[in-house]
Amino acid sequence: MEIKEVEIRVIELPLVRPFRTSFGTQFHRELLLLKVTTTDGAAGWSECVAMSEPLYSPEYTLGCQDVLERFLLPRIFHAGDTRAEEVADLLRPVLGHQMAKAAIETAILDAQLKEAGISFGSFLGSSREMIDCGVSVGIAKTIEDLVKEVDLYISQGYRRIKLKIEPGWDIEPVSTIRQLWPDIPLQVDANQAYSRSDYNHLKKLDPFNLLLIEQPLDEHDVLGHAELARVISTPVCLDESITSLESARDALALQATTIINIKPGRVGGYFESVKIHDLCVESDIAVWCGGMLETGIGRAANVALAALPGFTLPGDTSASSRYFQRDITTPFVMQNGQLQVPTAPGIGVEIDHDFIEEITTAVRVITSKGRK
Ligand code: OSB
Ligand code: MG
Repeated sequence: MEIKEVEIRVIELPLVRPFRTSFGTQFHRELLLLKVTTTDGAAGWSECVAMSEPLYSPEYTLGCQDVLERFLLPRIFHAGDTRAEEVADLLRPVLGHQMAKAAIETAILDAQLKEAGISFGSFLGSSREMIDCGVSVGIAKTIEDLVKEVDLYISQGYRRIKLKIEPGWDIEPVSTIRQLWPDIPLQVDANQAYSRSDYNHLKKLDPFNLLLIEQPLDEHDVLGHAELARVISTPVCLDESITSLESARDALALQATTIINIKPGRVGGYFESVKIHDLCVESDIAVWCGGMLETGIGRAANVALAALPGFTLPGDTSASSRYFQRDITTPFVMQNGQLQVPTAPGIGVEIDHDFIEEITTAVRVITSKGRK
């Protein structure tokens, strides 16, 4: 497939409510959209999931734009005829930058699958038509506000609740929600907010029958997670620490994680995600699909991935309305706590070009000759 040009667009979408985590509060979702046009006229889309600031991971929106334009896209153009399967190897000499790499690989894959008339789901090996939805609930101002928000999600049908926690917002919110909903599948996510001196504190979560605790310690502290896992009974699940198949293998070998959250952006794309999924299936480890407050473009591909057989826990794959008043694609609407896996070719959703134009703050078009 010969690529004619790549459009990189910065968009900014307001969130329906601020999303507070241990690393900060998001009011808007600023992200990059990529559109790859082939010489045959096919268009492939993707979103780069990096956030506007490097607080969740080292990548950030405008840094991704820079590395794409300066280092990644020139390698793709230089290679000439390119298939999505070759992108990771072509980009391997450039270190890190998984989210930027995933974005270009995914847009090329979308174009390729659209040309071939194959959906993401069938291409990746999905085994279900519908996937179970969980929802990630930010840190609230008060316990009453938290209860109201959780109540809303449960009434909408979400099948699993994830509470964001941090020191000072952990035992009380978790115990309150558990008392009110004794049977709801419940888990927590600390986004690295604790340290090795907190093992005994985190043990206080043991009585609440949580599915898992996500990324309690620093992303580089894999050994600390293994130590913690021996002290607490809540299963430990790594998010930020898993950036590749190799890191997943190491974390499993160290018993630093007994469940894995796969985010395609964080691990460099959908091919790497499928490899980690397969490793988890072989290792008899539960796996679920994480989220990065994606628009319909990123969500469509995630929903297809989450339909693979090893994804046995509900993902952070929520309905469009959980995030945005208006999505940039046909919205994902939850039915009975589930989302439908798109079946049309490529990512399989209609793109709302007019709305994208309205919320665009910058556009660049890159060709083999550089910036247009
Ligand atoms: O840690 O899982 C996370 C959102 C942005 C960055 C990191 C995380 C999250 C979420 C929300 O928890 C997941 C979603 O609903 O997209
Ligand atoms: Mg997380």
